[in-house]
This record gives sequence, structure tokens and C-alpha cells, in this order.
Amino acid sequence: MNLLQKGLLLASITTADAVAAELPKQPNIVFIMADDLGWADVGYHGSKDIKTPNIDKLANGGIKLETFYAQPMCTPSRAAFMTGRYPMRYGLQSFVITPGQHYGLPTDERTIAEALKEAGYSTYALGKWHLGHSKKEYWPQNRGFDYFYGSTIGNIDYFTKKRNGVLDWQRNGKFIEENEYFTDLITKDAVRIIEEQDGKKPFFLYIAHLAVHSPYQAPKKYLDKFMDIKDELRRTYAAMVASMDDSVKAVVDALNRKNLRDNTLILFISDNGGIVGSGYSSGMKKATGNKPAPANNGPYKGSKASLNEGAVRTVALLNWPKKLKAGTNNEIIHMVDWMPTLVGLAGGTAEGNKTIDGLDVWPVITQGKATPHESILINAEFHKGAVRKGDWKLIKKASLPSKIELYNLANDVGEKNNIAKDHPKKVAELEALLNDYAKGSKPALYFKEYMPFIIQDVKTSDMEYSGDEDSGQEGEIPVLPQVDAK
Ligand SMILES: [Ca+2]
Repeated sequence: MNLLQKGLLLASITTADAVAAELPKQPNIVFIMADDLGWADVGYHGSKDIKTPNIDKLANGGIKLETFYAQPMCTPSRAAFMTGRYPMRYGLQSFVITPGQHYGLPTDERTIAEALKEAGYSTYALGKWHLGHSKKEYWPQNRGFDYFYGSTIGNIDYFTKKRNGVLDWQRNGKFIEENEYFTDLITKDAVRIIEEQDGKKPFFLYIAHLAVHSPYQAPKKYLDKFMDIKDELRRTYAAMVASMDDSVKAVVDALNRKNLRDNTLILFISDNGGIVGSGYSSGMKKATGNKPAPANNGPYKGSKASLNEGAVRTVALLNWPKKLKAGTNNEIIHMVDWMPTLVGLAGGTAEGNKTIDGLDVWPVITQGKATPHESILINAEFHKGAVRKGDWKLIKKASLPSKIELYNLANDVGEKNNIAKDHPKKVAELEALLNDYAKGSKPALYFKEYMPFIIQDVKTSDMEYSGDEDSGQEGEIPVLPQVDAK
């Protein structure tokens, strides 16, 4: 084809086609997951005491997703990302996989890493997994990742990599003792991986920070930067954010050094909102010495694990200077959307043998299209759930005494005015919608494992008693106060 023919061909295709034609066939994808980051704890959302110049640079030079929904907690959110499916569909809607649990992301669920690997990508997982640890079949290297370096449980010590005395730090299945700070170790490995790329294959690099999840620990050099923050917990938290911000810089610098930046999409997303106020659990109170939790969710109500915006509306941005025009996007985008969107961008196939809840939001991000979601499920558990449809959000607390909350987020983003009583028709519509979603749910594996007599879910009261339930769980140790024999 000569130049004239090429010119004619270009002139004959539409603008949209031209944009598509310009896209490299298979961009590299660097997905950085923050853990429990407060919405307002980044500079570009107005944080005054915590500086995040490197995250801000990505945000301001990229697309800030300001109506991005994750799940309320770590395990469900990661599951939604990995599968493109709402966690209630496979029993991960409730709580997280705790160290004593045996379950994981069911192995018949297809992951984004499997889909990208099939599309020709090298796939790497670094950091915190939290989608199953008890059996190797749940580990990242058996869920589509060529390589895994990190921890499979949550909440390990940032330095010892132990949880209750058990080491949880591995490289490709080999447990190793490394006492450097969690964030520094995964950052060094990310940089090494980027530097070793030979350009023959595109890569998917999933960097899952433990930061800024508890336990609240940071290296001295970062703590020293925040001596003006009086509250010790907030100071440590700020130091953890700053360390993660430096990690972002190291990754971007490595991509620049390797001349990979033009063909690499970077995403920075928090898996859920921050823990604020009085926190949410006795464990958290213990971790904080009964002090207020350190995060700030800005205008959004609630804390991690709730159904309020503070738990599920998270820090989210994309950056790809060569392809994405800087700006702010206010359309509804959900964690489940990354699977079809990123796999679509990679020219792969997201759909396996199960229906995906996520939708391809690339036209929303690049062409200013409206969200393709008529509604989104915020979560559905046996005792509570929430949906958003347009500007309306309904929260149902089904355990007795039950409670219905209805908010119009267009004028009440802080969920301050429950207007359920004024809008019975809207309540009925959204309650029916939430119930329809919930009909597609499976029993929560968390409760099933702790309460084995539940054969369907607590919601149905469908329990099969063996008559031995009164003896408790196997090996359950009585908790008794010490009694003075005298
Ligand atoms: Ca989390």
C-alpha cells in the first residue's frame, strides 16, 4: 500500500475507528490495589496532612473515577476484581477469609489472570492475595498467574510477615523469611519484573498492597516525615500512605526507563474505603488501643464493611498519557467491570461458562459514554444488602428489627437524609431489585464454615441439625475466667 492509498483508507474510517486503530493491540496492564485507603487520604482529594504527589500525578494526568464502587471488604472486593462477578454468586459476599478458614475463591470461577494469560500475557501477582490460603489450588499461581510473590492471608505483620506466629510470605510456593517492609519488598520485585521485560509479550502486573491495612506499621524514615501529626495512629497511617506513594513512583519510573510507558495502562484502586471513627470491630479497637481509626473518607458516610458510600466508593484512577485524555469521570463504574474491560482491551475473552456481571466500560472512560449499568449491586448478604439505580440508593437491613434506608445521592452524597417514608414506590422498586439480585446468591462460605449445620444460608432458616450442635465446633476450647480455688 502506498502513502496515497493509506491516506484514502484513513480518510474513509470513522473517528471512533481511528481511535481504535491507534490502540496498540495488547497494552501492558499495571493494576495497583491499595488496601483500606480512605477516600480523602490522597492529595488530589484534598488531604491536608498526607501528601501523595505521585498518586496525584497519575490522577491529574489521567482519569479520576469519582463514582467507582468496590465491595465493602478485602476478600469480596478482590473476588469481584478477579472474576467480574458479584461475590454473592459464589459465596464470598460476607466478611473475609480469616486465618482459620479453609475456603477460597471457588476454583470453577474464571479469573482475569486466566483470561489475560490465554490472550498471551505474562501474568504476575505481588503482595496480598486474600482469596484462599488453606490449599495450593487457591493460590495465585493456580488461578492464572505465572508468578506470585507475597502473602496469601490478610493482616500479616509488615516486617516479620507472620500472622499469629505463622510465616505467610512466599515466592512461587517457596516460603521465605524476609524482614524488610512489605511495601518495599513488593516494590523492588515490581521494578525487577518491569526491568526484565523483553517486549516479546505484553504483561499484566497486579500489585496488591497490604498498605494501608492494619497492623499499623511503617519504617522510621517515613514516620519521621510526619512528626507534625500529633495522633500517633494517624501519623503511622500517613507514613504507610507515603510509602505506598513512593512505590507508585518507583513503578512509573521503571516503566519510563524501559520505554514502556506509552504502551502501559496503570490503574490505582482501593479495594474498599477507610476505617474511620470508632472503627468496626473489636480487633480494630485492640489494634488501635481504643483510639479512633485513622482514615478519612471525606464526604462519605461510614467505614469499611458497611454498605454506606464510605465503605464502597473508593479512590480509583487510570493513567495512560498516550491514550487517555486527563479528566474526571463521574459515571458509575464497578469493580466487576475491570474483568471484561481490561480483557477486552487485551483482545481476550472474558466470558467463561458463567455470566459476568461486569460490563465493558472502555467507551465510558474514553468516549464520554453513559454508564452501561441500569443498576449495580452494592452487596447482598442474608441479613443486609444495598443497590444503586441511577441516583437512588437503597440499603436494607433485613435482620430483625429490620430497617430500610433510601437516599438520593444526587443531592445527598453523605447519606444524611433517609427519605424512604416519602418514596414508597421507589422503595418497593429497589427492594424488589435487591431481592432479585439476592436470588442469584449462594450461601456465604464464611458462615457455612463457622456454622456447618447451615445447608443453604441463614436467610432461609434452612438448617440441618444433627442433634450435636450444642457441643459447638470441633475442638472448641471453653473460655472461662480463672477461679481462685480458695
Ligand atoms: Ca481492604
